[in-house]
Amino acid sequence: MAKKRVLHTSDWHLGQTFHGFDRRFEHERFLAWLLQTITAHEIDALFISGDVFDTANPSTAAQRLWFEFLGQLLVLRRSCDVVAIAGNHDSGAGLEKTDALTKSLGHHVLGSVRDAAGEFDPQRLVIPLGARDGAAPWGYAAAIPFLRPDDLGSLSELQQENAFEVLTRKRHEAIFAALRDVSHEGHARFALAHGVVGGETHRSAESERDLRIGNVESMPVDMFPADLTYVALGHLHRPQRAGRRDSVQYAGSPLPLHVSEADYAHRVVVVTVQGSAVLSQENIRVPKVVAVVRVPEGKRAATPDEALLTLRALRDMSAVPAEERPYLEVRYRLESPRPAFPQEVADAIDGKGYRLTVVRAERETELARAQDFAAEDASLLSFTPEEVFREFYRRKYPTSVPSEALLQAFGALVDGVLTEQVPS
Ligand SMILES: [Mn+2]
Repeated sequence: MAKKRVLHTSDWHLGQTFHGFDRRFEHERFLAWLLQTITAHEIDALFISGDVFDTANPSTAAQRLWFEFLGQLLVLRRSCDVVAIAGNHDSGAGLEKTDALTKSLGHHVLGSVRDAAGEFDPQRLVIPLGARDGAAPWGYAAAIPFLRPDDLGSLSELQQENAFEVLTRKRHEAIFAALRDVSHEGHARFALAHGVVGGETHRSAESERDLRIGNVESMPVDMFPADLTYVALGHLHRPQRAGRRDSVQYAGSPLPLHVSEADYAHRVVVVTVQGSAVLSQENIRVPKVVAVVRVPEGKRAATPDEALLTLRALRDMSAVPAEERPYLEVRYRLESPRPAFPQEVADAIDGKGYRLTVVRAERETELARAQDFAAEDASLLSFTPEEVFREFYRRKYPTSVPSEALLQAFGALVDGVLTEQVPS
């Protein structure tokens, strides 16, 4: 039995702007590296676990990146299957509109668990691998695009207790039954999915948009049967396994999508199988193309004067081409009002070739407290709306507290929403 190799990646967010800066250059470099890696490692199947694009209406330039990549892959490694699913950022219908064309080329791009007629169709989601030109498939992938409420059930079903978990489990069971129907013990069996999988996942970054406002839904890891060879997840940008199972992985995003993600070791995962046995599971680092410089480097914010000293001492990068210039984040400790500080920062780095993303004031205890808030519980459900509002206010205006009048206005707004009296 021949060895087969799968490459797992996710969360490309093509078309993203980074604090206002275009990422096209970085995405181009990543995709060129990916093509090279696929060829060098003789990859047989490429899994892309959602958030191909950053928005539901990607720009022409972003769509061009996607189609150029698929086209070049056909030229460089025609035998490589592509299985891609929609994430919460993608438009399912948008991804699928070229379905007829991409499918004929051996690329499987799935936007929704429902077919064109709106019916849930588990068979459609089971993709044979290596089945071109009448060959017998060496494995199968259950490709589960991001599940939206409409995909899960009727309005009354969605109102029952624990609806997300109960209904998602039902969908998964049907999809994995369809996977078992066509495959046998000797086949590698994969799943692709996009969302939060329970276990030891952490929501670490601000750019991972909440799946449901005020109600972070997560899938217990046992929704993915233990007999799956490998589960390729997307949504969390930090590479990590899910639910203490090494065979269930978030590949993580190839680029930092927020300054807070700059320190991750961005990677893709290559899984080598023989029949249904995993021979190896290897992380390959994605080369860093553009640096993110954070001032100060550590967790504590600097005083404004310390920050300015560090900034003036930064290496001159003005000889570097514009699109390769480092991104810069500045955090400082707010001791007394200093409204001119952003301008002082701009002056300190003027002409040095840095792209300034964020200048952020933090109170002495800001970082520690922000971490407490994040660590207490990933679920917003454990906070009252007023607590969330106070936290939001504190982050925005570190030196003052919301006035009684503002809290009352906020309370009235919350009451209005709860009793549906606010015009939409
Ligand atoms: Mn996502």
